[in-house]
Amino acid sequence: MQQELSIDSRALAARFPRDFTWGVATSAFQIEGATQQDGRGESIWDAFCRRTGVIADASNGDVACDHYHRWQDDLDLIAGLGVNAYRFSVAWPRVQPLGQGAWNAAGLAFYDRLLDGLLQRGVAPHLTLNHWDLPQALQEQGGWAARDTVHRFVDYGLELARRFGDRLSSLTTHNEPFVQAVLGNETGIFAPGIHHRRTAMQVAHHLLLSHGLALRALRAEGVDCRLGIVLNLAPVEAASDSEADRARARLEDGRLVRWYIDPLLRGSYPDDVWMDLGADVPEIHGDDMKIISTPMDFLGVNYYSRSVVNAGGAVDPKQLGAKVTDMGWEVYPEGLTKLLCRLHRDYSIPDLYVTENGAAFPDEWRDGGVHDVERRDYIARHIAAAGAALAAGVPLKGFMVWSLMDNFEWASGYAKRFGIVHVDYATQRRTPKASAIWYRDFLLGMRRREAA
Ligand code: IFM
Repeated sequence: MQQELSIDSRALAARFPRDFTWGVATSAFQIEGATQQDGRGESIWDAFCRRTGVIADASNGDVACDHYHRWQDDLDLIAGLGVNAYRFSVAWPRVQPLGQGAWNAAGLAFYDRLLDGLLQRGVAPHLTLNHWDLPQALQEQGGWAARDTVHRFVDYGLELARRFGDRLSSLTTHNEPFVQAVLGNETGIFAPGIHHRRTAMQVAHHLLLSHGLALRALRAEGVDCRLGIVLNLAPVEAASDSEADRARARLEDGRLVRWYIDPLLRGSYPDDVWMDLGADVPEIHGDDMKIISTPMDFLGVNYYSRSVVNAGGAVDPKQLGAKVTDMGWEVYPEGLTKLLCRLHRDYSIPDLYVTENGAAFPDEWRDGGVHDVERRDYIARHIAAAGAALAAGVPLKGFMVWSLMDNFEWASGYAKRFGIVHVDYATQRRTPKASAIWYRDFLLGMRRREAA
């Protein structure tokens, strides 16, 4: 017997407008595989995976979900879920192996087919230019810490927009600049594996700058799809009312949330974090802040959990007695409502999308199926939290589940499973889990209600 969901799916569906975007999300490096095929160049994640001890199961992206070869079946899977949107990324080194100069016709043709395949199935494509897999050749010239990479990125974005723009519903410049900058260049647990705070802050600045410059170039080119960026955001809460805990929470909020939102939407970095960084502040040129704050059409929010901090730093959610996912992240749906309402209240916000939400849990196989009731409940409760934000007046336009299928979860390798579709990596067999069946039925119910 499958455990019942405590949320009434019909009542939940009724909270969302007809034109709401419902999707699933993936990224290139996490699913494509075929890293050495058809002229693809090397990415920083290919190089990083070769280091000893950095990926939990010593795996890499060489095969991943073999999506590069199985894309047609995967598109059928997506269409079968009844979603109207698919968020995916282009692997820059697949289409431009060195990150500058020659384009790779075979790589471009892959995405060309993917876009047509989505449109034929009635699914709107939402393309991300940079979901972390920078060409290694550019890293060897300084990577995102080098100002020249900003211009290489704009050229790359323009080329893709010229070829694909008229088939896209949206184009996102970057996924999660915080993660790329800080985890990649300060803590070094992600590619390129650098441990240097000043480099991290320069990387963050160049990611934001390249976003603004790309927006200007794409608009000048007349690209008519919606343009935006995706941030990983979370409410940062103090563990107690003590002055010390509250001060630390404010600083952490500055580092994670305001350092990205403020320049994008207000044109300046937050003073408190700037002061705290001391000599590690980034180098900024004349018009940079104006460029970064170029108006965008939407902001994508990736939400998974909140962060609770005391004066000493992050508090382990288990100490709070909270339910956690397989990543050790607290299950905290109300944080999504709070976060979206705060963005709406404190900033002049463009349209908002939840561009990622989902959870890793160990999968329970029974009677030939995966009964992932924890993942199903997690997603349903977060959709309810998104609905609450919508009811409070937040201009929320869409919700995308992370992820379509189990995939390469970066430093965790294949050990953590976020998919609503199970992937057997030995056979590449895909099996929709209970969460996928619930999502499909939820969307089906909504369409029936609309048709009635
Ligand atoms: O898998 C990642 C994704 O690539 C970016 N956002 C968070 C997900 C889960 O960790």
